[in-house]
Amino acid sequence: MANKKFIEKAYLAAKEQYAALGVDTGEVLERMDEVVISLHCWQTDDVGGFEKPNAELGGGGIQVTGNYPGKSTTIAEMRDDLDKVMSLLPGKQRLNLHAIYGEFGGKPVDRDQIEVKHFQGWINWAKERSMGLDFNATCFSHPKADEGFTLSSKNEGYRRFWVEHVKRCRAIAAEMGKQLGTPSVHNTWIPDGMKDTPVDRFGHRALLKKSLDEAFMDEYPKEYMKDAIESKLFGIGSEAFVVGSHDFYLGYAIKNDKLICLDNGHFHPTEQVGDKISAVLQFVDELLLHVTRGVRWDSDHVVTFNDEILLIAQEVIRSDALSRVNIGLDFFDASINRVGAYVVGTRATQKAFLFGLLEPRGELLKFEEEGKGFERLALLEEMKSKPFGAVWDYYCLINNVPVGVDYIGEIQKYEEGILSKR
Ligand code: RNT
Ligand code: ZN
Repeated sequence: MANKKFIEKAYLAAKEQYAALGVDTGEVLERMDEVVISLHCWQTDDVGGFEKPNAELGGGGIQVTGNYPGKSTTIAEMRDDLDKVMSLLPGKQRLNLHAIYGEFGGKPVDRDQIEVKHFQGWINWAKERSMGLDFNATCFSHPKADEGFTLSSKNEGYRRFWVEHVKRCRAIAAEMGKQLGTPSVHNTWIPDGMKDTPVDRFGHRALLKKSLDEAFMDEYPKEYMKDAIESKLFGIGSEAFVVGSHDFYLGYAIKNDKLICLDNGHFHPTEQVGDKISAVLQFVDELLLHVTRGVRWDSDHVVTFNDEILLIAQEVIRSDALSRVNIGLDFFDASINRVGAYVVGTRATQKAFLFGLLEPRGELLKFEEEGKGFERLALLEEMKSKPFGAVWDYYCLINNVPVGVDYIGEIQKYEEGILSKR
C-alpha cells in the first residue's frame, strides 16, 4: 500500500521544482477538474450491446480480438463494471452509451423503433451519480448494414431506416441532456465504404450529405445536445473507399455548425491528431476526441501514455481549449481483464492532460518568440524527467483513489470475486 506521508513529501518536493519554472501545481490540480473523460461503455462487453443475448460486434470494419473471461453480458453487470472502474479513477467522468445498450426488456426493438424509455434507466443511473451522458447511433452490427452501406446506401429503404435511427438517437440524446442538465454529445459514425475501387464516390457522398441533412433536421437547444460526426481513413472491408472521410465531415461540420470528432486511430500513421486540434478549432466551435491507440491499423488497443496522446493533450492545453474539447475514449480489448484495461487507458489519458497542464508555458513561449530554438528544445526535454509522477500520485491521493500500482490489486480482487464467476 502506498504510504500517504511519503506521497505528500514527494509532492511537496515536486511542487517546488515546478514552481521554480513558474508552474503552480496547486492550480494545475484544480484545473484537472475540467478534464472530464467520457467513458465508452463498450469496453466492458466488446461492443456487443444488449439487443440480444450474447450479441457480438458485426461488420463495419471494427474488430475485437480476444476471449478473456469476465465480459459483461447484462446491463447490471455492465453497471457493476462501470462503478468499479470509476472507483479507481481520480477526477470526474461522463458515460458514453451506444444505441445498442438500451434496456429492451428482452423484446426485439429494431433501431428505427428505439425511444427514450429504453434509456430512462441509464438516465436515472447517471443522475444518481451526478454524471453526464453522451450517446451514439449504432449504424453497424445489423443486417441492414451488411451490404457495407447505411446512411449512404443506394437502397432507399435501408437509407431511410438509418436516417430514422439517427433521428431517434438525437432525440434520446437531447432528453438525456435535458434531464441531466449537461449537454449530451451525440456522435455519428458509419462504416460505409468499399473494399475495392468504386466508380461512384460522388453518388455515395451525395447520399450521405442528404441523409445527414434529413437526420439533423430536428433542432435541439445546445444545452441539451450537440452533434458530432466522425471520419475514418479505412476499415477492414473498406480499404479502397470510405464515404465519411475527414474532408467530407470537416466540410459538413464547418458548414452546418457541428462538432468534428477526431479519432486518432482514423488517420494515416504519420499524421498527428495533436496537430489538427488548433487547425480545426479555427473553424468549428467544439470538437470531440476519440482517444485510442492504433497498432499498425485502427486496432483500438488500450490507450497508453505515449507521444501521440501526449501531443493531443498538450495541444488542447496549449490552445487553451479544454472547454471546447469533449474528451471521449474509444478502445476495446477483449484479450485482457476488461475492467483493468479500462482503468489503464483512462488513467493514461488523464496523465497526459496532467502532463500537459504542468508545462511551463510562459517560459517556453518566451524562448519560441525570441527565436531561441535550442532553449525551447532543452526545456521540453527537461520536462520529461521532472517529478510528474509525484504530482499524479498526489492527485490520486486527494481524490481518494488507489495510488500508483495499488489499483492492480483492486482489479485482481474484482476479477476473483466477480468477473471470474460470470
Ligand atoms: C469505428 C469508430 C467508432 C466506434 C464506436 C464503437 O472505427 O471509431 O467510434 O469505435 O462507435
Ligand atoms: Zn471512434
